[in-house]
Amino acid sequence: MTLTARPEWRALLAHYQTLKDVHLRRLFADDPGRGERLVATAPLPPGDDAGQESIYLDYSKHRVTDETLDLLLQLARACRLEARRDAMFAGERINRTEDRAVLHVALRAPRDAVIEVDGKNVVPEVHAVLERMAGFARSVRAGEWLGHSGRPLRNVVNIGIGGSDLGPMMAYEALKYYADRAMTFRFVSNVDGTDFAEQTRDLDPAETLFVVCSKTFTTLETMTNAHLAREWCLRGLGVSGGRGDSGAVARHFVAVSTNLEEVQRFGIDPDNTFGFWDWVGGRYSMDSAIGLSTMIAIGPEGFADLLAGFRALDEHFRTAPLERNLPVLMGLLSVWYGNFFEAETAAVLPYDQYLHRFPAYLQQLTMESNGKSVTLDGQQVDFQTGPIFWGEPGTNGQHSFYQLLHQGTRLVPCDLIAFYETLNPVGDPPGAQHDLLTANVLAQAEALAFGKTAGAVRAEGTPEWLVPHRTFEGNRPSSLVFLPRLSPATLGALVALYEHSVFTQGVIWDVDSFDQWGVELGKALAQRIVAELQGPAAAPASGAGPAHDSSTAALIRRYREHRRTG
Ligand code: G6Q
Repeated sequence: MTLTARPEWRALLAHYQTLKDVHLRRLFADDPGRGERLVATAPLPPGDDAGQESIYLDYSKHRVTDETLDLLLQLARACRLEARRDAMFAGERINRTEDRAVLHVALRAPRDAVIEVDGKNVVPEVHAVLERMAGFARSVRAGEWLGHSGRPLRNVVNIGIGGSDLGPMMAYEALKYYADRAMTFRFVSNVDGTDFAEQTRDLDPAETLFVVCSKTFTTLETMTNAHLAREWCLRGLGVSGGRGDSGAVARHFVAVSTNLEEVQRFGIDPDNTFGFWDWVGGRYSMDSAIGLSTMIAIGPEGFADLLAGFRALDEHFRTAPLERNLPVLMGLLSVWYGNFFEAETAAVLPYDQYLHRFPAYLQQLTMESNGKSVTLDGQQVDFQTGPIFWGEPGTNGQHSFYQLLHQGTRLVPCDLIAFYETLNPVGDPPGAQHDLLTANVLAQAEALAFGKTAGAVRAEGTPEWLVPHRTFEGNRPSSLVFLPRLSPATLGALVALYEHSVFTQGVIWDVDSFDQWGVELGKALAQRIVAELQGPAAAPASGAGPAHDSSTAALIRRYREHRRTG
């Protein structure tokens, strides 16, 4: 049965008609306790003080009633969310279009867990790679891993793109507080040579380690940058040709890949290669060996804490009843707004400066996973799938695009992420500045939900002509996710929260959340066009396929002309 033909969907549609004009002011007035009732928590690994801590989700400021939630949960059950979740954890090949298991949860499984793919327990391999990573990370951090000129390596440059970049880059930024500050970490992803040039301009090749991250080891951007890095490094070391090259490459390059053959062809020693598996999707790989730069930055113990955070949320997702399951609730709320209120976008607004790349990370996780328009069996959908995801850290966003959030014509559900404690308690008394940050996030949630009526604006003596401009309609929904403090463990839990929310949405829409065919066409065309830009004649390269459209052809000619005339 198609999604929109399901009785549960129709019931939600009918319910939406009764709720769409109801204001959050009314919902709170009728049900004053909802702010304490419509909340859910998920346990975190014990904190520094060994106390049990949790993630707190307040979803009371959503345009939902108990009936809405009940109907959404009925829909989830009708879509067999629990069975589909269990199939993922059991290693079934749920990535149907690529015929692969989807087992990022195995990356953080405890050593004694058993998760089988084709009858083989994959957990021992996961831990074997983690141990090799730990050995390597320790020796780099301790200054024992020496470069070609005998100097310790103090700079780590991660070369990768998409899933092989966004996770490590976001995690480094998020966990900088815990990183070895004597070391420098950089991330090169773009095939634009400016990226490499700017990221390496102040680095000494003799002290630089390149971590080439590519699941396939064939990605154009990454391979181009890896070759550039090798040239830069060897030139800087004064090594060229002969056996010296491989010795220098062995000291300054390590690889993270599933394609060991290609890694070797590039010249990286198999001993310096950290593997992962085809059941780890790129955008779900920051806790695999792709996280090697993270591990070097925060140490193997910090990385273990990160994995423990992921694991805590995995367990919660796997075992908590749906009605108290954070990722399930968040996923269903996303369906509610996207499919019933027709919200086009969703904003994530972290109130922590360290999370400034978290929205970029989530853009890939959410949009590459659920930006699909056919169901698993290839049927065109007749409903919207994944929303456009975007965001910036608060409070900066408050001074720019929040205007639209508060008074624009579009509905943008917001995820506000906040922490009880700051890692940098400044102010008088220490931490007072964090109170300002927290006050802002709470104020925004309240302002979005309740707005300010024309009556309240008038009562302030505002001239009548100005009243409409100063009125806030309110009724703008938000979730508030509160965590104890930003740490490896809470970051892991936060990422897993979104991973499983994305999963939940994908199950409702019945799409393959783990493939990404939509990125292929542009890649193939670029390969062809590069031959035409660099080829001997202005005409399209022979045998390259159908002629370009007139606009592309004209632009190719113009570009070639510019290049020729300098
Ligand atoms: C993620 C995608 C994609 C991928 C990059 C890099 O889920 O598959 O973003 O991570 O294209 O691919 P490689 O790691 O193979 O270089």
